Amino acid sequence: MLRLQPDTLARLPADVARPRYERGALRAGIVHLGLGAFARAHLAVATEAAMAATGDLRWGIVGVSLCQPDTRDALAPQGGLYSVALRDADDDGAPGESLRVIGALLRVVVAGEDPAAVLEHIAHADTRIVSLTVTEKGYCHDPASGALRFEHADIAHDLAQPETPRSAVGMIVRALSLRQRRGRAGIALLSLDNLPANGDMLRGLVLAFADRAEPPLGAWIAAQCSFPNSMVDRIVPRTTDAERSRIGERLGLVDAWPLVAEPYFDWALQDRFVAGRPEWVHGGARFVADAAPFEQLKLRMVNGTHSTLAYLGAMAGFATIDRAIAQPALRAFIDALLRDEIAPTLGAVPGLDLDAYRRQLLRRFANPALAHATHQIAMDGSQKLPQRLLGTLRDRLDAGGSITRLALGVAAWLHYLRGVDEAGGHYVIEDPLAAELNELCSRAESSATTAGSACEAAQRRAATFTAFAPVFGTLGSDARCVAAVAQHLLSLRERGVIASVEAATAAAIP
Ligand code: CS2
Repeated sequence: MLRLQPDTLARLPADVARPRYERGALRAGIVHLGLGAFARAHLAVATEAAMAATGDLRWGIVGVSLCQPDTRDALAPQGGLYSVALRDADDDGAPGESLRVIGALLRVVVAGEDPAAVLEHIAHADTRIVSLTVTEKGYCHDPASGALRFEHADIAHDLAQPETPRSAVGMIVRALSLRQRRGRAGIALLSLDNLPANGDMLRGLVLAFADRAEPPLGAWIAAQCSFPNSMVDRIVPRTTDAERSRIGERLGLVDAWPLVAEPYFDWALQDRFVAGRPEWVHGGARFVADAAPFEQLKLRMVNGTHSTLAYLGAMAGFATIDRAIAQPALRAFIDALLRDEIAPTLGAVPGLDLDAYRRQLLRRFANPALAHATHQIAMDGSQKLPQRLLGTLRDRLDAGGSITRLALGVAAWLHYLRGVDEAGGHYVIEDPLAAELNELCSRAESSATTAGSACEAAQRRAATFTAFAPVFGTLGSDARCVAAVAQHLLSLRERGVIASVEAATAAAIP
């Protein structure tokens, strides 16, 4: 089979959508840091739609992989072209799919190989937006407080050697310094990661770094650059080899780096782009004055339950989210968690029917065409828990509400950290704080050895875990939180996942 590339586009079957603009005329207006599956199935798809609808071709994307060369190696022979399969299933489970080839990605640069090239792309006169999906840990911040970790190895490196930065924050600050020195205008820095007030947070980190690295630069950045807040939502699992071959068959061409995603797409963002932006409304974006209610809705409802289901499901032996949510007790629990303990904490979102949103979310999780691995979502829990579950838990405690179901989500993560599922299968804990968490698990275990009863042992474990401030902040000093987590830790150990979720679903909500 021939390879997907500009010369073979005309061979695609008629039902595969393809770039509807003059690709040779594209200019690179966006530099995207962290070119994973999500950005290629979200930002790039919306940008493609904007360019096709308006003919404004200033928004080609230069993708930056921070370390791995695999995306560049796969896409360079394809001239940046790749396909996106939007897959769903009908009520009888029959899969439906629409396939499109995206042309918005111009090239991919690997920062670890050539940091200077990344800096030059950001400093280029045509660049108007730098967007980011570097995942939670890519911000090198303290998850509980949001402050930049100056002791983080990459941040320390970038302060010492600013010309060859490794971190996204170090790259942005150095490149903005080049822009300032060359008399270029400011740009917009757009975080698309699952963090609350992601733009404000990025701004805080960039300014904190700039003030340490090059003090006068901070004032220029604050005056010339903008940091829109944004909520993004589309489930995009890691592509499997089986999907790669199946998509190749449909295209009639080899695509080494295709994507499978759900059709659902949501993007609410602030219209703060100092150097202009694509007309993303053509790709489904909506511009909002305040992104906070949308972010809170999404992080708490979607990501909070996604992580909870991932930990519980992985331990109960479910490899994928659709399988886990098909288990009746797990489904009933996730529904009750959403309805009784997460939804009541949310601020009003204009025009939203929260019950319909909840039902739709359960359908999204049930999408069998995605086969989203529970262990993939389970990664990096230390960076995810604060905004996904712990803020919600804190709000419930402040309001005097029940936290039974939320606390099971937290206990599920802690139980997962033992690295062994209910069938005795071992797995690796992937987390930037894995060493600290491993040490924390040992401390929790040794605190429990001298306990007089299983209950007291669970109480001591929970107290040790929740005292871990980088994740829990001050929550460990709340006796209600510690007691609720302890009860679930005990239940997960002694009765297992399914009995624990059944008990938590049945628990009365005051
Ligand atoms: C997931 C998210 O991997 C994860 O942690 O919870 O990537 C999730 O699929 C997206 O945020 C959905 O918009």
